[in-house]
Amino acid sequence: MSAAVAGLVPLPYGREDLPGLLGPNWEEWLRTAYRWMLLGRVLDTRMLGMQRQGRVGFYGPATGHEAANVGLALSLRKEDWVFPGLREQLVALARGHPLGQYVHHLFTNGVDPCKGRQMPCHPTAREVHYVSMSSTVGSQIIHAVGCAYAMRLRKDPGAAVACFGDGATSTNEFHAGMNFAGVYQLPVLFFCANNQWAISLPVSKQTRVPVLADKAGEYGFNGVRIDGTDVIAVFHTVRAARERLAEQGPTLVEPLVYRMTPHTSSDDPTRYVPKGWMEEAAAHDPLTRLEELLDRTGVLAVTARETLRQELETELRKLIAEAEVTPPPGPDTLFVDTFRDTFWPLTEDRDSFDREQGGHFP
Ligand SMILES: Cc1ncc(C[n+]2csc(CCOP(=O)(O)OP(=O)(O)O)c2C)c(N)n1
Ligand SMILES: [Mg+2]
Repeated sequence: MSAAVAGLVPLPYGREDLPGLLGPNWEEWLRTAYRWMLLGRVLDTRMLGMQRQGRVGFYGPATGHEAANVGLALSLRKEDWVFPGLREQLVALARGHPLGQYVHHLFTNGVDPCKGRQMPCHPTAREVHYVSMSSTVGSQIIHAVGCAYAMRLRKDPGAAVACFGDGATSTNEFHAGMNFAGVYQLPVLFFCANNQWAISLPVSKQTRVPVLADKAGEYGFNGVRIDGTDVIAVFHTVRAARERLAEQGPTLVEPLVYRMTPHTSSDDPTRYVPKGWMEEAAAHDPLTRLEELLDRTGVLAVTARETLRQELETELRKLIAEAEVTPPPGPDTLFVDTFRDTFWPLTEDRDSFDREQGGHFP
């Protein structure tokens, strides 16, 4: 794919800036960031298509959010905990959650780590400190703040990261979480991916405050809006906020992004998106902006990028083929992970359910 796109807003860096921004291994860093961002795009394209074919039940794309997600993932530390919003699945993958497990989850089959109990696209990845997403908008904000409070009490070196959208800033949980974090100066970062829409509601109707990051000041800590389609800016800002956490307390980072797809597979934005929106979004496409920088700096040629895309597509196709034929979780799993220890009447429920099913439970 050629990076020459009419109207594209180029990333504001040249070759000479990058070692200072990304360190001596800046070329490797850019290749890594690009690989994850491309994976996000390949996943979205393929899975939206699968949903339209009736092969997965639901999908929530994050096209347009790739730089925000990858910049965030690469800036955090292993010990940090991520409390995702609707579109941070790529953060779990870039933190090391296996793609195969995520694909099993999308099919809610028997290998899905959620045992089919969550909607598709709501992965949980404890091993990389990625908490299962709560569909209730904003609820993850207080979960993250509570976790940060616990980490403070336990002298845990980690931080909590609350990821949410512009719409979530109107929730009670946003106020409660921001206030508590400010009062106690907790080790928590607020990452508000402002994609300018809460389904069909534009951010201008969500709040009278033009810059969401400005809300942080009312809670006594810093807020900063950044270009969320610039992976380098996101990486830098979050890493600096993470480093300052112990001395300066929380930060609200507001990456401004463009939602380039429907809200989810259940939405039709042609009914509400104004004329020109998609063109403006395309001019800020995070992947194309990075490709243009890769061209300009000679880091990864078009042919190498095309090979990478084909490799990712092939890998994904293989994983989908495996996941699609994996049976759903057995009925006996209904009784697993509900309570730590089995006890009556759970055992009685299980046994009577088993009898109704024909007595096959192990
Ligand atoms: C408390 C609550 N209200 C409404 C909904 C329905 N809903 C799901 S996503 C969404 C919009 C969220 O917008 P935003 O926070 O900006 O995140 P985005 O989807 O844009 O990433 C709404 C209203 C919900 N899930 N929870
Ligand atoms: Mg939004």
